[in-house]
Amino acid sequence: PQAIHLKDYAPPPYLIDTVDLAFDLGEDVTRVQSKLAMRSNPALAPASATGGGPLVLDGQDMRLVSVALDGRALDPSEYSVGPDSLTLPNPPADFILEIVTELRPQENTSLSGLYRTSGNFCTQCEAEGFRKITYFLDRPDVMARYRTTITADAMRYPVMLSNGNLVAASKMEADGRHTVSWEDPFAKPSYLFALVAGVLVHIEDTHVTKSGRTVALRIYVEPGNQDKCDHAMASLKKSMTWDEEVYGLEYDLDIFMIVAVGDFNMGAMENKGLNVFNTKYVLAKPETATDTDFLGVEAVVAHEYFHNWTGNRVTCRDWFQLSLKEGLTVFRDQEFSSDMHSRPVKRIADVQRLRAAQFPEDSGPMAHPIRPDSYIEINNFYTTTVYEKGAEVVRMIHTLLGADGFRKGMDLYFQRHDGQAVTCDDFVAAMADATSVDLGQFRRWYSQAGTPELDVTGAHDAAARTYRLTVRQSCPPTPGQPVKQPFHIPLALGLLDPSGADMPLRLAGEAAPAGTSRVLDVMEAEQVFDFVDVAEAPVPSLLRGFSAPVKLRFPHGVDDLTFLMANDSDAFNRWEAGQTLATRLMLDLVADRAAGRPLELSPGFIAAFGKILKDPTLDPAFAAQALTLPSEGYLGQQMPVIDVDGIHEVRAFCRRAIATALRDDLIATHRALGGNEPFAIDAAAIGRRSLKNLALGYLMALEESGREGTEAVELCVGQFHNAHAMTDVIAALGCLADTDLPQREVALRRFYDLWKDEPLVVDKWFSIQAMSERPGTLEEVKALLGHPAFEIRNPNKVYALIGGFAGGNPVRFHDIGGGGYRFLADQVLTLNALNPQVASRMVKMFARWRKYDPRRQALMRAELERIVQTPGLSRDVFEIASKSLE
Ligand code: DPP
Ligand code: ZN
Repeated sequence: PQAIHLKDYAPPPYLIDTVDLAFDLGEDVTRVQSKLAMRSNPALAPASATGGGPLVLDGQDMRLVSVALDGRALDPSEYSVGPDSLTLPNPPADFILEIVTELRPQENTSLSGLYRTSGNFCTQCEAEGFRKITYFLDRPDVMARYRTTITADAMRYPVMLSNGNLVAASKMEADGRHTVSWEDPFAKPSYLFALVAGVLVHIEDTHVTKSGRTVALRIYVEPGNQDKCDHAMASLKKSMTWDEEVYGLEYDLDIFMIVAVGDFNMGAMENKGLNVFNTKYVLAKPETATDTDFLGVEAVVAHEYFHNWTGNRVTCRDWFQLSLKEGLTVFRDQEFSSDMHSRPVKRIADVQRLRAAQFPEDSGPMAHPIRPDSYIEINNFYTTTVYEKGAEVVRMIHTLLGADGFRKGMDLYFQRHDGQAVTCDDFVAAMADATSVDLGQFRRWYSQAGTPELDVTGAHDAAARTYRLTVRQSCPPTPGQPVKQPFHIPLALGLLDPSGADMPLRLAGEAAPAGTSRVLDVMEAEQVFDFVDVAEAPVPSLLRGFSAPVKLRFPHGVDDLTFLMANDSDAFNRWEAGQTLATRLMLDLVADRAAGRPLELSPGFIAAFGKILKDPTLDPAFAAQALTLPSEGYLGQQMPVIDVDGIHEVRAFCRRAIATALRDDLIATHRALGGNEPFAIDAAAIGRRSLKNLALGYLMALEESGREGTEAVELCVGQFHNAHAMTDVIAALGCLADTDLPQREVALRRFYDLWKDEPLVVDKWFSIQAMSERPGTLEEVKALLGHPAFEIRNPNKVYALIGGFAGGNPVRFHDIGGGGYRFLADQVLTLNALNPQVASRMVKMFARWRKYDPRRQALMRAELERIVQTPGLSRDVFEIASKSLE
């Protein structure tokens, strides 16, 4: 397979003004007639009678039935068909092209293009699925207006949807079929096309826009799921209002539809006017969905809705620009969620996620800039780098410009580019031009991969009353980029005086202090910042709010960290200080264990935890985050060679030590927050549940320790059986699943019996078992592959069971015997033939094999080699596996 490079971008030689599609949906064969009004691209050459040279249309996995040009059927000698294309050697400058193709959606297991799910028809066209429907210029810079006509059996497919507005609908004809037509007035790229047909029910609401237009809102689901749509609908309405208030952006069609389907590779898809969602991000009610699920629904509904402007109205010129819409839209949905709930709690969760997934990607074989230079398969670049780091880059622009400046930049961006397919450079230019902020050096964030590292030191001069911060930045090499230029890094900080208060911040040369928290522009490899009027040695609070996606080191002592935990006015940094301290102590313990020394957790640290647990003034959600130890994955990232077993054991040891020392407080916390209070999904209620379940988790660490453990088990089993909210049920079941108690089997069986008809709940049942730290987990996971509820063609099932094991169970997946690796490779090869996108997500779990000890390295490498050598490998899996081995 060949790589495609950004530097080779060329505008399309032809444009498509209108697309008329007619689908005849069948059980065996589906026929697609496409009528394209085309012309040579005037931007390339003056229109001439001879047109723009050869026309190469993308297309694959279908049967070409006929081609006609300006009404004349072409003889097969007048065009050529390749495995991925249809070429007309020399069409005129202006013409109508009619193409008929035949597809077999029922055989399409890739879930890209037109496919079947629960007997219904559904499409997924981003990034390059439209070419599996008809021959087309399947690239985002070709924007056309679509009219879609659908004909199908009226009984099997009573609901037939496409983008835009419904313009015609027939009654059932004599042959039992019916027809509808949809028209989308907005020009769009093919990746935003959508079609859905089948047996669906919907809930309906309306939104009145700020300018007074009434928009119909509909959420379509399979019958039986109507009772789980209210949260998605409420989230949609909040999103529409938020975008009007914060960005002045209104929805632009008369109807907005969401369809939830059970088989979907991604989370959701922002097709114009017709979003298609994975059921996971629509269906939620307290009995079946956890708080995390509820928040996920809200965030994804918002995300896809926000794409209507950042993605659809202004789209990407080419797929290298993916972060133009994704980074920006993730930033927007993060801000929305912050406004709906707690800003610091959301920020902490987002940073945890960035560190857990993006930092490893950015330091491994798949590291790439948020705007990649090349790819083999674009589906492999829907990454946490493009999305989450992309959002951090937009967030830094927001920080540098301020909220008002950022809004001016957004306004200018839409004013300039509405209706266009543009680049990341265009976005940055609008931001800079609207505010006169120089973003020249900042652009390196788009072209350089890797996580920058900041080494900061501070020196106080009591006599001169100055404090000097020295900041050094560097960035490790990444594939193809051995040397990096300095980044423009916004470093937000404050200085705490010995009382814990923020000092006024005045830099040398400034007439007056500029606040007590400010943003420094770090631009050089090494830079000093001199603060004046600093009477006493301060404790610096650096990178407040995580103002840049970097790793920052500062030689804070244990006392400084404890001081920051207690006093920092920046909530994120209060949390961060605790994490830094915990990380340091735990890594020391991992070293102790390796050296055969006895383990002991610092009493001071336990006391600090106890203070947080008992502090009634703290937001419980924040307390739960502060009392969560760094994950095994995060600890592993801090080690030159990941000590899988050492980390697992030390983390379990620390949890037991904390639970033993704070047992009574934990029980009191659980009791105070327990009971079945009426369910609410607001930040306060979510926070109480998370602190309660954090306490339960600690208490269950005592499970093996006799009498104390018995009480914890009673609490846990009681919660499992009596709780109404899925959050509480799952928390208890997760604890039980890690034990060898007889109650474990009882609970798992009962849970399945209760929920076997709710696929999303069964997914939880699979993943809880896959993530159990018990030694026999791999064998159980293998057995579960044969469970009647498991279906390897369903991505959610794969993500829950196989992904849960390989991605969520480090100690069992990385078992030194290598069985976990063999298992994953086998599944990758099975999936490769069915669904390359899902297979490729699974093979990524091997990417960081070089971070492990020689024995594990050899085992993982052997599996990667076995995969790469398998004939018939998809481009998706080949790219990840081969780059991992480079
Ligand atoms: N649907 C995916 C998303 O919204 C890809 N655009 O991120
Ligand atoms: Zn998106």
